[in-house]
Amino acid sequence: MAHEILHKVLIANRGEIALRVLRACKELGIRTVAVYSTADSELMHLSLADETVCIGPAPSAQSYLSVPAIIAAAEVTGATAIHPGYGFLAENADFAEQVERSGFAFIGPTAETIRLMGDKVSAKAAMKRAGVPTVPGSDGPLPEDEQAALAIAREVGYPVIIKAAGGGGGRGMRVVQREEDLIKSARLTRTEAGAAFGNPMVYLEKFLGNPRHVEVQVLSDGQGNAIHLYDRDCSLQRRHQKVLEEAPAPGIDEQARAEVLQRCVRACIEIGYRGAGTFEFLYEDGRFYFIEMNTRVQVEHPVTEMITGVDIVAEMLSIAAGNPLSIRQDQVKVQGHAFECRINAEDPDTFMPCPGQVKQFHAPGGNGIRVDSHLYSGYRVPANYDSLIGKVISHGPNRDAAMARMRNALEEIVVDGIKTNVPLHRRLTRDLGFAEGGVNIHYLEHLLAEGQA
Ligand code: MV4
Repeated sequence: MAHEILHKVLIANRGEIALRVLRACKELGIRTVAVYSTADSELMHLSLADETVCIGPAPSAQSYLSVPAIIAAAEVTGATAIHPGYGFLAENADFAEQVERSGFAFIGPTAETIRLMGDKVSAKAAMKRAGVPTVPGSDGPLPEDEQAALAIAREVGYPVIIKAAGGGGGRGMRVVQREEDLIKSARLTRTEAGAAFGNPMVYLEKFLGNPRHVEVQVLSDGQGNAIHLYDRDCSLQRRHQKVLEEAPAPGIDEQARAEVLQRCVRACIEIGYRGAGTFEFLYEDGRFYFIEMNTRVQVEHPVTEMITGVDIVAEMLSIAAGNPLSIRQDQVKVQGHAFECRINAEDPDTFMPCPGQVKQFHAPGGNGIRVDSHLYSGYRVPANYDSLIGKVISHGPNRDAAMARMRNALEEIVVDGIKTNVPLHRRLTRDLGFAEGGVNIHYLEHLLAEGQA
């Protein structure tokens, strides 16, 4: 892949995902530029990159979120493309636009697509038009006319949920149980949305009480070719933070699955989607309901890589270089099952972030174990960023085997000197309800509440 566009890739991120992207680039013979803040001079991938550029002080607003700092770093190093990873600027349409206007390739969708998906009302409308099943609701913004809003909610049926168009990932939403609460809830959500996202637009959906979070991974080259890489279950979460993911989602109705996977692929082609993407669904009573689309590589992408053998980051790079997809749908087969445990530097009881120096780090290993982590013995976890310090991924011929391997890995792992959520993962991988498969989005929080009692 000695393509011009991929002469030199700047990695506009930090931590494990920066290392993940760097490894993919090195494998493909692509030169790399690592950028870092003054709090991050000890990051592992800096010593593996061809060049490094300090882009600013510790606060992300002045470093990893600074568009001018990142563009300047690309200019001075002669980078040709920028990989945004996840978080930070990854789903910032203005950033993608600036990157391309400055003459660099943005490794991801077009700014236009990012903007379309960033507005949850336009994203949902686009997907509905493209034949993807959505949650019944207002089909567009909730009208400001309160009688019209009441009529829509009555038609949909209570309970309903009001969501901010500018929100997503659990931010800016409110459940409404009864008609008498609709108007004040809508007003309140609008006010909060205006303050938080600079956009007071809200929409309304039927509230699903006990859904699972199931998402579909896609790759699309923007040249008329798209494939899906099956699904993941990310229902085990706490306060909208995913904790443990798996692929494929267990116990899904096979007909519903085949249908939704096809519809995601067709939607990608219809909207001319380019890059890696994730369709997020709620799954309840055997049916899929689209809620949002993520236009970036996701934290949990490794479980999909393990079951399909497809290197998602390499494919993102190839697509950005203008190549058609390197794999056809009929070449993608699900091979067994995979789990991912997100390892966070946090107090296992309070979930408060616990930065500090890692005294000893021992990564687990063995057949079917993968560790994506930038940790090393002596590394100091800075207090300024997300507490994710790594991911343990297990793969096996079936779900039970993959889970047994994960249990072993969690016994082997040593992270001394800082508190981590490893004890939580040890408990989860021994939980009988989780072992059965198919728990809903409330399961972990219920389990944690029981543990308190
Ligand atoms: C919902 C829902 C129930 N009904 N929408 C939360 C995150 C955002 N992506 C969408 N979310 C939800 N939307 C309807 N119509 C419940 C949630 C939800 C949730 C979704 C996925 C994973 C975890 C969750 C935890 C609480 C609520």
